[in-house]
Amino acid sequence: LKDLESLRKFKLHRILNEDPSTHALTLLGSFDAEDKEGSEPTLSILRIEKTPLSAGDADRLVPSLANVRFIENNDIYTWLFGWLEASSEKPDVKINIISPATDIHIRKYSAQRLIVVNETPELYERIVKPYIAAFPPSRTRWVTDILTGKTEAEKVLFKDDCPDYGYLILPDMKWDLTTVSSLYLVAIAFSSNIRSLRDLRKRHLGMLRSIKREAARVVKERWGVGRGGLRLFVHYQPSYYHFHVHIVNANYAGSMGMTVGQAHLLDDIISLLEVDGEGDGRTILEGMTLTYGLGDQHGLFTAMEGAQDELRE
Ligand code: M7G
Repeated sequence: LKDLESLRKFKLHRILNEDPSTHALTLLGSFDAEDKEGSEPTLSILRIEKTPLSAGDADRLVPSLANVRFIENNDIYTWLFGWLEASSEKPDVKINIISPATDIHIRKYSAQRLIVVNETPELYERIVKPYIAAFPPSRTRWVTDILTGKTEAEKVLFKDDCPDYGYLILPDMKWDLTTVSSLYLVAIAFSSNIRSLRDLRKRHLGMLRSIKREAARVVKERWGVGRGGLRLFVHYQPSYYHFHVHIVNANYAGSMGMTVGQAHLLDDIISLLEVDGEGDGRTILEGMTLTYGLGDQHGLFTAMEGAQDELRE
C-alpha cells in the first residue's frame, strides 16, 4: 500500500467518522483486488486528514487562491470560501477577514500564553466592570447591524423582537453554513443591558429557556439534529460584551472557545438562576468567583495578573 495505484483499489464499505475539527474522514473498506467467492474481505481502516497550514505557507497561500466566493459581510468582518484549484467542486478553505483590524483584534488573534485567574466579585467590580464600560459602541456595531436588520437579515432563523427579553438566532460567522457536524449558530439578545453572564438575573430565565427551546426546534426542523444534539454555552470572558449564546453541534468537540473555564453551559446558568434565592438582588452569578484562562495579550491580563498576587497574599 505504498503507491497511488494500490491505494486506488480501496473499496468503501462505510464511513466510521466525519470529524470537521481535525478535517478528517475515517473510512472502513477493503483493498482486496476482487471479492473472493464466499470469503469475507479483509477490512481496512483508512483515515484521511487534510494537512495543517503552517507558517511556511504564509507567503504563497493568498497568491495561490484560484477562486473565492463571498459568503457574508458585516461591518469590518467579511467571510468567504476559497478554492486552491478552480476545478474542485467544494471549497478548500474558508477565509475570514477583519479590515480594518483594531489593536484588540490583532491581540486577540495572536498566539499567546494563558494563565488561569480567579475573578472574585470584588475584582469584577474594580477591574472588569470598568474595562467593559470603556469599550466604544463601535466594537459591537456588527451586533447592532444584525439586530436592526441592516446586515445578515436573510440569515436570521428565529426572531422574538421584545426589546427587553427578545433575541434572534442566526448562523455564526465561524460556520460554513453546510457541514452539520460542525453546526454553529449564535443567539443574540436585543437588550444591550446584559454585558456578560454576570448581569443575568432571574427575570432573564424566560429568555434563556426560550433560546434553548427555539434553538432545538430550528435545528431539528432545518438540519434534522435531534434531542440532545446541541451544546449551548456562554463565554466568560467573551470577546463582545453584548449578551449572546453559542449554539453548537454537541458532537463538535474541537472548536476553540469550548475550553473549560471560558464556556459556561446555558443549562448550568439556567439552573444557577433557578436555585438562586435572591430575587433581583445580588445573584449567584454576580456573587461567585469565576475562574478562567486569560491570554497575555488580553486587555485584562496585566491588571488581573497583578490582582492574583494580592489574592494569594
Ligand atoms: P464571543 O464569545 O464574544 O467571542 O462570541 P469569540 O469570538 O472569542 O468566541 C462572539 C461570537 O460571534 C463568535 O462565535 C463569533 O464567531 C461570532 N461573530 C462575530 N462576528 C463579528 C460576527 C458577525 O459579524 N456575524 C455573525 N453571524 N457572527 C459573528
